[in-house]
Order: sequence, then C-alpha cells, then structure tokens
Amino acid sequence: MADASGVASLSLQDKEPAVEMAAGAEVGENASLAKLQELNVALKLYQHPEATTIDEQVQHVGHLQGVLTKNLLLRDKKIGTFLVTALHDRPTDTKTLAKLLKLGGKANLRFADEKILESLLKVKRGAVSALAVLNDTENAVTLAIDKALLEQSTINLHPLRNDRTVSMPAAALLTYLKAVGHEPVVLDFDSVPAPAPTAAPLKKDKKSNGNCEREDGGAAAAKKTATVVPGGTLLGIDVSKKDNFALWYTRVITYSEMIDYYDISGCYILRPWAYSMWESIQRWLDAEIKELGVENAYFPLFVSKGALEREKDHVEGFAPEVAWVTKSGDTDLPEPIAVRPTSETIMYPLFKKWIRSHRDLPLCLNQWSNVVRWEFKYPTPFLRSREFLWQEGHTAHASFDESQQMVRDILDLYKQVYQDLLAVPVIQGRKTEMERFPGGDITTTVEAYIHGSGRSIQGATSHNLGQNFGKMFDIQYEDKAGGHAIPWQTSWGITTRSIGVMVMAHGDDKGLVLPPRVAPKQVVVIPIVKASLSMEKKEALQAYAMRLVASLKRGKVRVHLDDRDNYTPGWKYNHWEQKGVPLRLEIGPLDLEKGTVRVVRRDDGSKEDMAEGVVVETVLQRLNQIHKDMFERCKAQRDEKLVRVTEWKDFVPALEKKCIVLTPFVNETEWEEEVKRRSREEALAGEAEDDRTATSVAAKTLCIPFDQPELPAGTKCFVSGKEATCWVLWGRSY
Ligand code: 86X
Repeated sequence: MADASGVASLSLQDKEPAVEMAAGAEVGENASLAKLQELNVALKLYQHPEATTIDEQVQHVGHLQGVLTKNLLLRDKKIGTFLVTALHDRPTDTKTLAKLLKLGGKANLRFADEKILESLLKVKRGAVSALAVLNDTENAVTLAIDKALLEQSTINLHPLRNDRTVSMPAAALLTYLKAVGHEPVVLDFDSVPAPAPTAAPLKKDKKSNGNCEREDGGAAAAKKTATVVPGGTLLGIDVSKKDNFALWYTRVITYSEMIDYYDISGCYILRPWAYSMWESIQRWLDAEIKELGVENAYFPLFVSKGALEREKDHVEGFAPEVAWVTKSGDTDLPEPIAVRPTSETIMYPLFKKWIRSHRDLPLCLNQWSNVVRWEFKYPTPFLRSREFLWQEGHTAHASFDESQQMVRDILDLYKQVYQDLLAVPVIQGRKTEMERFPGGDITTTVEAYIHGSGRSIQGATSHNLGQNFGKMFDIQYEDKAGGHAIPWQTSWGITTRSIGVMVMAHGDDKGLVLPPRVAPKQVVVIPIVKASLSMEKKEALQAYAMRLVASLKRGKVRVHLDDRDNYTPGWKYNHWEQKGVPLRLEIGPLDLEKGTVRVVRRDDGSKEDMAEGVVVETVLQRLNQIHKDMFERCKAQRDEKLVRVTEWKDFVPALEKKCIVLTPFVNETEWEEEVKRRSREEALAGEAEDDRTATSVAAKTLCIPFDQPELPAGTKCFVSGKEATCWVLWGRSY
C-alpha cells in the first residue's frame, strides 16, 4: 500500500481540459447559440482546441458530465440524406442504420462526403452535430436521433464549430430541433441486435467519430473475406482499454460471445460463454453454503401489493424500481402484482409460519433466481441490468452471535468467490450508517477496484438484519424457557455483476482474459494443418491432437479441440484469445515428429514447448500459476492506487488520480455527507454547481475495512478535525 506521500508522485492525466466561457460572448456570431438562447436553454459553453474526432473531443471535454454524440451523414441517392446522431458507442455500419431508419432492403446508404456536408449543413468535418440542422434551410436532411440520447440528462455538442462544446439538457435539444423545423426521427438502437462480428480486417482506424466521418464500408470488407472464410469472420477489438474503457468493455463482452443485446433496454442475453461462468460460481458457492447448513428452495416470482408494502419503510426508497404486472391479456388484474426486486416480503410470511419453536431454528434458506429492478441509471451489462441473476440467502437464528457468525461466514465465501475463482482481490468491511441497508442493523460488504476506470464496486453483501424483520413480519417462537422470542435474521446475496467485475479487471486489448477456474474452456488445442500436408500427415496430426485432448480430459481439464478445417490457425488464435481461453496448445507437423506441444499463455503471452508425456501435469500446474499471477497483477494494480490520506487537502487530488483512499474518520453521517458534497465541489471546481448532481465524481465510503491499520489515540479525523474513531475507505464508485 502506498502512503499519503505516494499520492503526490502519481502522474497527472494528460488531457487538455476545456475552459468554460461566457455563452453570451459568442451568441452574436453563432446562430445555433443564438437560437438556444432565444429558447432560454440553460447551457454551458466550453472552449477547447479543435477536435475533429470523438477521441479528441473526449480528450478535451470527456470529463464533463453528460454524453457525447457521434454524428453520421448518410445518403441514399434515391431516398435522401440523413444525419444520424447517436450515443458515441453505437454501431454504425450502414446495414444496421438502414434497418433502424426503416429504409427497406433496397436502400443503399453511403457515408456522404465532405462536400455534401458543407453544402447542406454548412459546417466543416468534425464540427457537425444535431445543432447543425439549423443551417439546412431547404430541409434536405432528415435528422434521426438515438432514443437513448433523449433519455440522458445532459448532452454535449459542437455548436457548428469543433473548438467549442455546448453542454445542455438533452430535453432542450428536442425543443431546439422543433424550433428550427427539424423534428427528428427517433431511432431505437436497442430494437436491433448488435451487428454480428463480421468485418474481417482489423480496422485499426475506426477512431474518428463524434463528428461527421466517412467509414470505409465494413460491409464491403466483410463480403470480401466471407468468401475466404465461410461461416463467419473475425472482428478485432479496435479500441484500447486505456483510451475508451466503456467502449472497450462493450466490445470485449460482445466479441467474446458472452453477451448479446435485446430489444428491451437494460436486459441482456447471457450466452453460453457467460452463463457457464455463472454456473462455475454457482457450483462452488452452492456446495459451500450447503456446508454451512443452508438449504435451497424456490419462492414465487410475484409479490402481492399488500405483501410488498408490509415493509413500507424501506421499500419506499426503492418503489420507483418495482416492476408491476397489471394485465392478463386485455383484462386488468384485480390488483397489480409486483415482480420480485428481492424476496424478503415473499419469504418472511412463510418464516413466520414455519418458525414456531426454538427447535425450528436455525432456518437457513437460499434461492438461486432472477430479480427485476427497473433502474433508470444508464444500464451496463452485468454491472447494472434490469433483470439479473443472483442467490439470495435468508436465515433466522436463536441468538445474535449465531446470526453474526453466519453473516461473516458468508462474507468469507464471497471473498473466496472473488479471489479464488475470479482472481479479483476484494476488501472486506462494514458499511457506514449512511451506506448500510436500512432494513437491517449491520451491512458487510466485499469491495473490488476496477483499475481501468478508477472506480470501486460493491462485489456482494451480507446483512445482519437484527430483529427488525422479525418484528415487522411478526415472526415469534417459543424459546427454551417457554417464553416468546424473536429470531435474529441475516440476508446475503451475490449477483452476475461479479462476472462483469472479472471481465473489467482482467481483460486486455485483445479481449477477454479468463481466470482458469471459471473459464468454460481452460485449454484449446489447435492443430496446425497446412493444405500442403499429405493426407497421412494430416491424419497423424489429428490422431495426436485427439490423444492429447483425451488425456487432458482424464486429468479433468476443460479442453476444446478446434479442428475446423474452414478457419486458419491464425484466425483461431485470435478467436480464442478474444474469448479469453487461458492456455492454447499448438501442434504442428514438427511437434508430431518430436513428440512435443507448444503451450501459449493467454494472460502474459508466454510460450513454451513441452514433451507430450508431461503435458497434463504441466497444464494443471500452469493453470494454477495463471490464477495466482492474474490475482497478483490485479492486486498490485489496486494496491498502487490504495493510499492513506490524513489531511483534507490531499483527498480530492488522490481521487483525481483514481485512488481509493483510507482516512481516519469520525464516522458521523453529517461528516460523510460533507465529504460527498465537498469532494464533488472540488472536483468540479470552476464549474457552477446548479443542476449538476455529478454524483459520479463525489467520493463515497466503500466500507470500514475489517483489517484496520493502527489508529493511535488522538488521531484526528481528516475532514472534521475531531478525534477519529476508525479508518474508512473512500472512492468513486459504480
Ligand atoms: C435491498 C437487501 C438484501 C437479500 C440483500 O442485499 C441481499 C439479498 N436482500 C436488498 N434492496 C431492497 O430491499 C429493495 C427493495 C425493493 Cl422494493 C426494490 F425495488 C429494490 C431493492 N433493492 C435492494
């Protein structure tokens, strides 16, 4: 762990930040700004060096709250010209766009060139945004806008020039567009599946965007290679983890065939590659919780209104997230029925029924299920989806001590899921009053750190509910002495979010990197068969490959033989690298002769040749080593960003360096709120606070780590100056 002095030595980010300027100054010479002002739109104007690509725009204004847009001018000679403005990471192949625009199969959309751009919208390349339709006085351009853009609170656009960015409410954009006679067509990108990975050549230069760009026709390229490689080709990850983390993540989870998109926002398909990882987590955890005496059961998906509201106090805050079924066919149900967001209100009436005597305790149940929370924050596959998979455990005990033991045993299992299966280090601790689950007494947590984004994320949680729910649901039993007693309860859960955390923690610019214990395939065997090889040699190579696979299977290694003859070995290497398979075994004619195998590690790219006789034991050894190395690398990356700060002045600078920060703290809610408020303010220094909620730059407490550094008597709290009561871990979080 670095200490406070370590903070200062970390390097600053090298972006050139935009400077906010008085919007009025430009109004006279900028028609779009004048129009916005006329419409009383609350806006902020930023000045920055010219940005001709979205990457450059991200450099200058990527830190602002709100989204950036990608703008594409498209043309079909017969149908007309379209300006598509979308979230910056949307797919932009012309096929998908034609489908979204509902142009029919015959449309032949092309990216319009700069001349057309200048003549119709009167802006230069790199300066186009939806605001530019103002210049289209002849209404030659149809504006099509991404539905998700309109759902954002803040949107950042170039106002006809690429050295300015205007930040405004997304809703105001609609007002503006109507006022300039360009009511847009709304595109629902979620209604079409993301394009299948088809374009073969690794297009390194898909960078430009955000601004009007020409794309070189991925479709054409795909066609070309489709003849070379029947049955699908390979799209390389074309964006680096470092440059655009969010887009990189999307690419990794789709290209690895973990996730596919769906036509309901916030819902995703877990394809076999991802689901298999969940099964690995399930298999291990399920066995462990059974060891603790927990039994599995299954409760209904639906909750009646009455039952859900039994818990009114704590449900209240969550109410907007509850999804309701109101009809069957065309007929209204007598009363709406909720879809479970969690199952306390479903299970605890039965706990009341089942717990009558001290002999009925402990009652320890778990269920593996899906839950639905209709969140309105921007969804992210695995991390925040509207439906997700989890296990929820609910237990009732005769004493507090016993319940607390359960809480801690479960939290240890969660730590093991992260560290021993997913190779992601976590910090265990207790949530503060402000962050704990209000229905319970104590919330414990495992917290992970995502190096790529500098954010922390809650990995799983285990609550001591005290007797609160027992009282609320009138759960009572006869204790040994014959008196009435209320049980001590716990609840705990881990979700498919854990898989997203793992992907973010380990993935690299080639794609997924899987920790061996959850990898659906741990080893892929690829015979290097050249067309020139004699039939005899080919058969011998195939037999060698099958022998290897058989012995690996006997050694309980999850192995796959990729002996397809319609893909080249090089293609297969890329394919399995994208999918993150920990070890690749290559066998060529020379290996056959020498009785050797080439083994390549996915995590560090290292290669070694080994004799057939030692393959199984060596592979098993390497798989363990890979797990250890991945964990250690991940831990080193985190520890480099885990700093101690004892004075306020060092706090926000540390956050700005993507650190998580341990501080001595008085641990009072008012001071926690003060830290949130001040950290947000300082991070946004120079920008007025007004409508900016900017929770994303505010620091939150992650936990009070169980593992407490020494706190000498008299140590001062870093923010209040009062006597500190503990060390608290802070960070920006998901
Ligand atoms: C809190 C508490 C608890 C069992 C866990 O954290 C682990 C597994 N449950 C969950 N929580 C809610 O109670 C809740 C309630 C409603 Cl109505 C909702 F819409 C969303 C919720 N989210 C979390």
